[in-house]
This record gives sequence, structure tokens and C-alpha cells, in this order.
Amino acid sequence: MNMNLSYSKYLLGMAIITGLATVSCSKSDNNTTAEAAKPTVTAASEPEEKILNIYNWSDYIAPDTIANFEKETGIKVRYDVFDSNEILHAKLIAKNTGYDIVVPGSNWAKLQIDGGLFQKLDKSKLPNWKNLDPGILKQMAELDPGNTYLIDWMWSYNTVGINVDKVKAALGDTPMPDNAWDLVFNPTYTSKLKSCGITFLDTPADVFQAALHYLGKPVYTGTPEDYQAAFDMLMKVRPDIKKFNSGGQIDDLASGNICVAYGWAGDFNLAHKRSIENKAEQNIQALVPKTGGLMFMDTMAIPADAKHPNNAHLWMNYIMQPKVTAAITNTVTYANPNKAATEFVDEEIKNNKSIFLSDEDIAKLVPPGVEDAKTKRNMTRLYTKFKSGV
Ligand code: SPD
Repeated sequence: MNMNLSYSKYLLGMAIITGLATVSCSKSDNNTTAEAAKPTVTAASEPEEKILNIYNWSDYIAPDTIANFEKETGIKVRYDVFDSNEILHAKLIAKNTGYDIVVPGSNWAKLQIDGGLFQKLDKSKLPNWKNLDPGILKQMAELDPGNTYLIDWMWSYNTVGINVDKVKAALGDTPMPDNAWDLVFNPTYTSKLKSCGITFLDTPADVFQAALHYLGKPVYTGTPEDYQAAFDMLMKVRPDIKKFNSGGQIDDLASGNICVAYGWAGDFNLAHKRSIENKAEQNIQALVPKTGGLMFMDTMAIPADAKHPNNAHLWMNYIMQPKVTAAITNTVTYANPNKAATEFVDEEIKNNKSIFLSDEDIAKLVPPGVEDAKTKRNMTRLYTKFKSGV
């Protein structure tokens, strides 16, 4: 989706997504065909070595996803992880990534497509494409016309995550705010919550997008004055922030090291799950703000310099198998774009309204957008000042 997408069109898209998800829950007889679809891999101009280099976000895959692919194809996977779109983007523009599959956020991917940094998908090698939710495909087509370069991996939204018991204790007589964003952007709350630890994502774009949203400004505004206003607001809570980290929020929350985080809903649900697995039993919750969270879609793409594009297509087609996608959702607690996968998603996850949002909450999400390069530079400059606190 790009900035030109009207909000009503977006809502229509989301209504379609929800509708189809519901339909797929009630159908259980179409999966055999879906799963059986194996690609006919046409010979590449030169035979590819049996290697696939993948660069994905941390904590974003099931334990057996790679092993099963290796078993099925005989292709050896090398898998590296990152924690911010900025890091991936820097590698892509350097034009020698060494990767065959990367997973940028959809809004960054739009810039990367425009910059010629990806190879086109060959859909004849992707028979499992039919499992994808048409509503999600329609949305993706807003920024990737004709769904030419990208396949959604998982999606979620930026929001506030809390350790319910620790937050209640730190707030004392102060009731929980009506607007969840107050917990990270309003000094009345942050001054109390700093005693149990507040953490923010460590990326300029994510921080400024949420700050602008809190101020009621357009999230993907290019207006320098809006960024200055967001910076001034952020500086008021700066003394109360303990940490800036992105991938580390899951363990920090799960172990009780921090009590409030500005981050990704999927990671907060995963922190909840991990705290139970680790017997730390922290009561972690991803809040769904009344004014809406900031939606993002992380997408698979093949870099222009990829040496193993055929293997990359085999991976994409494998991932689009319903059971493979469902296992990832069940592990990482993120919503997926695969309608045929819904019946294999654990009931607890399917019914979690902070993962698979209600229609009402979906309608409130701020759709992904794109900032231009000048705005990105401005955000990075202000973010560096904000982080250093001076
Ligand atoms: N642990 C997986 C995190 C994935 C986060 N993607 C974030 C995109 C933010 N705009």
C-alpha cells in the first residue's frame, strides 16, 4: 500500500482479508490439493549449486522450517538475521548482499523495488501462490503493482506491550489510560513506569511514525515541522526510557526485565508464550490502541544480486504450503497471508484478538506508507539526538 491508497480502499481490502479468513476456517477439504502443489523447476541457464542464503528478522521462523526444506530439496540453507529495516536497506543499496531471499517491510520494499534492487518473481515456479489470500495480495499490489516482486511473509502492527502486573504496581492509584499510547508518550505515565523499565524500538522510522500518530499527525507526513513537533514530544519522555532495542524486547519482557515496550505486537505475544515456556510466568499483553496501531507487512523478495534465484523460488513455494506457514504463525505468533493455512493455526492463536484483530480494530490500523529519502535523513538526524538525550 502506498500513500496514495485511499483509506476507504484500504478498509475494503481489509474487509476482504477478514472475510476470506473466515471462509477458509470453515473449509477443510482443500488443503490436500494445496499442499500437493510442487513447483516444476525449470532449468536455470546454469545449474545452481544446492545453496540458499536467507536474511530474515530474528525470531521469525519455526524450529523445523529450514530442516524440512533441506530434507525436501537437498538445498543447504544459510540463515542470518537482522533487527531493523535500516540494516537490511543499507545492505541492499550496497548491491552485494550475498543473499537469495530477504524480508523487508513492505513500505521499505516499495523504495527498493523503485531502486531496481529486486528480481521479478517467476510465478510459473510458484504453484502454491493459489493459497494466498486475495485480500492481502490486493493490498500488496498497491505498492508492488501486479504482485511482481514481493510475497508477504507475516504481518502485524506497531503498538505498546506491557507486563500487566508490573505496570499496575508501578502506576499505583493512577488508572490505566484510555489510550495505550499514553503509556509510552505521556510523561504522567512514563514518569511512574520508569521504575519497572520502559524500552523503545531502536529504529528512527518506527519511533517517529508512532510519535506522529500519537500527536494526531499523518504518520507518513514529509513535513519537517511535524517531525520537529514529534521530536519535542519525544524529548519529554526521554529521561524515562531505559533502553532502545528491537530484537531483544521478547526476552526482556519474557524475563520481567522491563514492563513497558513500544514495539511489534507479534513479538509481545511471543514474549508471553516464551515466559510460559521458560516458567517465568510474566503476564505480558500486546495492547490494541483505541486510536489504532501501525500496520506492517514483512515480505519475501529476491535481491538483484542473488546467485540462486531458482532455489529462492523453491523456498518461496515451500513457505506457501499451508502447514509450513501455519507452523511459523504457531511459533512466532504473527498473522500470515495464507488463507489455506488458517485451519492449521492453533485455536489459541486464531482466537487471540491481538494477533488476528477484530474487524473494528483492523479498520483502525494505520496502513503502511513510505517516506522519501530526505524525510528519512531528517528522521535519522532527529532520532540520533533523541537517543543521545541532548
Ligand atoms: N521478530 C520479528 C520481528 C519482525 C518485525 N518487522 C517489523 C517491521 C516494522 N515496520
